[in-house]
Amino acid sequence: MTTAIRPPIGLDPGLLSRDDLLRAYRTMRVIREFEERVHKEFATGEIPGFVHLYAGEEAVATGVCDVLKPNDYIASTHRGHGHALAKGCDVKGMMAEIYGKATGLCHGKGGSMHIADIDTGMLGANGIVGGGPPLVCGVGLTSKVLKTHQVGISFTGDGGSNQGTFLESLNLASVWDLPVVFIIENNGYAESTSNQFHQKGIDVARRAEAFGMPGMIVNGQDYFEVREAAQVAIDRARSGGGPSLLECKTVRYYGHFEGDQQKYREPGEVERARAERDPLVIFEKRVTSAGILPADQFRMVDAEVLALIEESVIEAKAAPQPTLESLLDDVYVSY
Ligand SMILES: Cc1ncc(C[n+]2csc(CCOP(=O)(O)OP(=O)(O)O)c2C)c(N)n1
Repeated sequence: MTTAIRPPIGLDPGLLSRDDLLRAYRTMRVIREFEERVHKEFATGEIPGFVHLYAGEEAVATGVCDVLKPNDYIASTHRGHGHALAKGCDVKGMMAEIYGKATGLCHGKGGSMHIADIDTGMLGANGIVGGGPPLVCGVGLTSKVLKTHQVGISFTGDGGSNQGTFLESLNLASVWDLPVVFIIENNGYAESTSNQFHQKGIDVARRAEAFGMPGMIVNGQDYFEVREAAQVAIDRARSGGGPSLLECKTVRYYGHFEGDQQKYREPGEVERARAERDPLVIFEKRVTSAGILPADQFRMVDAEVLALIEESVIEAKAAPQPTLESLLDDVYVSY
């Protein structure tokens, strides 16, 4: 089996319709503004719990989820807002959930790190690093046995790729030829530890060969590269070809968690990434320079998204807390 380490070029934007392009941009803009606003609001002390922001990594979740069907499943991480939004979770339901309110997607009992929404195929953000890959092996096995052609996607960080659960899942998916794609979001850090210290061999995708599956590396800041590679891997999974590993090199704009002082980062590292490798800017440039859409269409999306995020915060703040009587509801759920 050959292991492609890098697909040749990103998808030509001209191959997507204008509606698809605007929808993809909107998803990335929603994730960005959601995160920027949560960052701001968290500082006021009104948001309870622990928050890990996804800003900077938008092209990965969006490029992958845009290839999926509504009945496919994803399993996420502690940095799960972007995955949930890209898979179609309701923005207002998510904001309310982060505020711990009864109107939230999990009735305010999950919070940032445990947002799940089975109806949209979002199996859950996951406080357990490396918890997602075994879950999507379950998705893959169910799909294979019931012949539903559904695909399971797990998102895992570079740190999480060192977990035994990740490596065991690669093996299981491979020996059983499961319709699963393992996405690695390599943002270069596991909490405060650079991947130069926590990994020998910085390219996680090279591990794929040891498990007899294709591995690909893409620029995770470029929606079109991510989407092209995700399409290859998801098509392969859906048509019975088995699992793949797709590594997306990306950047996280904020600290590991809100409140992290980030002393482990080089001065100017994030500013440089924002200026030179921003996924929304790259997307817009590729589309406008090809003459497919003018910049003012993007500005209209920006304005609409900002208004939506503003409304979501106002409504979340005004929403009721879960009642004491509802404390034990939904503890056990039968699907
Ligand atoms: C099983 C387990 N071990 C350790 C932790 C503590 N922890 C939370 S996030 C994290 C690092 C994750 O890094 P990475 O997978 O690269 O994801 P990123 O934060 O970069 O998105 C660790 C060690 C945990 N939550 N679960």
